[in-house]
This record gives sequence, structure tokens and C-alpha cells, in this order.
Amino acid sequence: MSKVTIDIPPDFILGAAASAWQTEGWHGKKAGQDSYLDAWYQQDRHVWHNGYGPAVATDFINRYREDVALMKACGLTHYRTSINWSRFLLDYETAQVDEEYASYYDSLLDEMAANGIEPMLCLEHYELPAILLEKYGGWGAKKVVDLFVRYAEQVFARYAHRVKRWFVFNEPIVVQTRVYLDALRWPGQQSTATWMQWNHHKNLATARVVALFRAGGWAGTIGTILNPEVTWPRSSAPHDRKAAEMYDLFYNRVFLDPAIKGEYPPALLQLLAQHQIAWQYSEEDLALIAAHRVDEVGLNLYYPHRVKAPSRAWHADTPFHPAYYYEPFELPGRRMNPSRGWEIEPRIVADIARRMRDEYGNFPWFIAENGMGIENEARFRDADGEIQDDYRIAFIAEHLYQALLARQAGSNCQGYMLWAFTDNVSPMNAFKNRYGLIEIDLEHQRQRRMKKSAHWFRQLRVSRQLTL
Ligand code: BGP
Repeated sequence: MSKVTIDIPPDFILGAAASAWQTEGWHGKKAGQDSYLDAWYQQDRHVWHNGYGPAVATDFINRYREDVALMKACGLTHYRTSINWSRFLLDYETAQVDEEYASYYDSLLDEMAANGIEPMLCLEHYELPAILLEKYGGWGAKKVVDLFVRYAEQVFARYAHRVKRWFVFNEPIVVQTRVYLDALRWPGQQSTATWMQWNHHKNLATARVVALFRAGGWAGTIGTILNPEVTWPRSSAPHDRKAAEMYDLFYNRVFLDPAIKGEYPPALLQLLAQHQIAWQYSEEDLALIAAHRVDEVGLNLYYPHRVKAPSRAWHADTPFHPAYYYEPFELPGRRMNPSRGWEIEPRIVADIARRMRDEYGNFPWFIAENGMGIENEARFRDADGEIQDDYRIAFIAEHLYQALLARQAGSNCQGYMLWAFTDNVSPMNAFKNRYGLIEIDLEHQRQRRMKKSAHWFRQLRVSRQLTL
């Protein structure tokens, strides 16, 4: 392909993302402040990477000043992270704030403001307090929705005058899918009803926090961050298309529709009833979801999900799982990131952009995460010690290009955020795969170094043009 250049609109976000748990470390964490992820990591040493994990993470809590300077050096307009619910409060029932942790956020926001970086804050990025899982069964209990709203009240009271863009959840579908639908992760127990109950309570919590934010009269916006898996059928044959529709319904529309349209897809409700999935919801819940929709959605886009019609019949005596309706399909010859096992296909951006425009009323959205995790990245270090991550530059350029084209074609795409600003701890495998513009050198006191992609990203900001 010959070189093309495309302008980056002046208001287009050029940012990078992270989360509290994946960067901050446990420094200053008090007894009883474990998140669900902390509890899991404490009992399962195999998810740590060579002994490195969330205990120190990237040590952001101690090194944020250095990191904010690096955000500026990378040309970031925005930085997205979360506030860790499990650490922000000392008592989840009374919502008593942990002053020490809260004042660290005051300083972080001061530092970002002084360096011209816009904060985007998310209230939950997998940081459910472990005790709420133990005591109430986590998001399975409506009580936890109330406690989350109380936590949000405290967060908004403290920071909503200075943070303009808020998000309720990051990828609210993930934890319960791994834990209850697929039973792959601690405390693993297959129950489609529990899975749907968590989905519903997170949708309800989204509506209630949106209502709370609006009632506060704050100047900013309130959105949520979802991970729609762009789903493509193996063929255009009706049975394959049906498989893709079903996947989309159970994994994407279950959150997209309530957040944007204020309702569950009727087809989903019907299927859940047909399979006798015993989840609880009230008319009042549905009215709240209808009345309080988000202002924008951040979308985490990594790879396409390809499916085909299932080849085996489901046994009625096994618990219902949405995989009753689809099977994964591996496109022969697809381009892969071998470290993560994910296909690389930038047209997912065009696909979701079209959908946001045509199916969701040109709803405002942005890429909240997109990126490439690479194992053993130190092998790409040059003689001066800089990681030459040309593969990451190509990956970003190809996806960003699609976002810019979509914007030109009238999709309400607000920007692009890379996952991740620095290398960080993955819930899946700690530091195994590196995603950052900034290297965290674990063997050398977590020294920070800009990778080649960091310099390239800065150029995007300076020139406001992308060439590929
Ligand atoms: C997203 C999460 C991030 C991050 C990223 C990379 O789903 O929001 O928190 O971890 O995926 O994935 P992984 O860490 O599993 O490689």
C-alpha cells in the first residue's frame, strides 16, 4: 500500500489507558481492603509472572509524578484510569473514605492538571471489594448495587468538580463470564443465572450512578466502558449468521442496549425465559435503566470474534450456556498476535463505527482500549536500550486510521486510547505480555523507558496527522 496521510481532528482524543489495580501496587493498602483480584492473586501464585504481580505492580502510587511527566512526553491528551473501590473506602457499608488513598488521587489530579493531561476516571475496573463477594456474593446481590452507589457518592463529592469525564464500569461483563459462565476463574462455579444476575445488577448500577451524577449537577459527562466483541459469522449462510446474532445478543447487546437504548433486547429476555434462567429483576429496575442512559460509551476493541453454527446438539440435562448457539471459528490464514492468541483485524473498528452510527443513533463513542500485548519484549531492545516496537506502531496506526476514516464518514467517534500507557499487571498473567508505550524494566527497579512507539505517538500529537 502506498503511503496515506489523514488529519487528526483538533478535538480528537489521543490518549492511553490503565487501571488502578494494574498499576498502583499494594503500598499503603490496609487490612480488609482486598479487591476480588487481590484475593485471587493471593491464593493462586501461578498467575504471577516470575514473582512479579500486583503487590508492587508498576509502583504508580509512588511514581506517578515521573509517570505524568512521561504522559506529557508521549503527547497524551487524556489518561484514563480507575479509582479502586476496595481501597477508596475503609468501610464499604458506611462509605467511610480512606483519606490517605483519596489524597493520593488529589495529588495525582493536581499533577495531571499541571501537565495539561485530561483525566478520565472509571469507578470499577474489576476492583470489587473481596469482602462483598464473600459476604453477599458480589454483584449477585442488589445490596451491592446500593453500596456501589454510596461509594460513587463519595467519589463524586470529592472529585467531580475537577474531572470532566466519568465512567461507571470497565468491561462489566468480564468477571462473571470467567467465573460463573465459563467457570475458568476463582471462585469458579457454572451458573448462567448468577452470570445474568451480575449483568443485570451492573446495568442497574450504571443507571443509578448516571442518575446520581446528573442529580449532582456536575459539569462533566458520565459514560461506561464496554468491550463489544465484533462478531463475524463464518459465512453468510443463515445458520452461521444466526450463531453470530446469538453471540452478539448474549455478550454485546446485554450491556450495549441497556446503556445506550435503556432496555434489554426483547430477544434476549425471551431466550432467558425460554431456558428458565432464574434471574431476578423488577419493573422498577427496568424503569431506572430506561430513564438514565449514559452520555457516551468507551469501547475496548482488540480482535474480531468469529463464530459458526454449533456442530453438536446441547444436552438438555446440562446447565444452559449461550454456547448452545455458536461455536468459535478460526479463519484459516488469519493474522495473529501469537503472544496473546488474538487475531489482528483493524476492520473491527469500521464495523463498530458503522454500528454505533446506524443501530445506536450515531451515539458518541471512542476507542477506550486497543493495543498489542507482546511476550518477552526485551528481545527488541536496540544498542541504546530502547525497545523497537515497530509492530505496535503498525498496530496502532492501522486501528487509528480506521477510527479517523469512520469519523470522516460521520461516525461520532471521539478519539483513540491505547492500552496501555505503561506495561502493567494483567489480571490474566501479570507482566507476561507487555502493552505499554513505556517499558517498565522489572529487573532494574522498574525503571521507565520510552519505547519507539512512545516517540511515534508524540509525533501524532504534534503533527495532528497520521501517516501509514
Ligand atoms: C482489557 C482490560 C484491561 C487489560 C486488557 C489487556 O480487557 O480492560 O484491563 O488487561 O484487556 O488484556 P490482557 O491483560 O488480558 O492481555
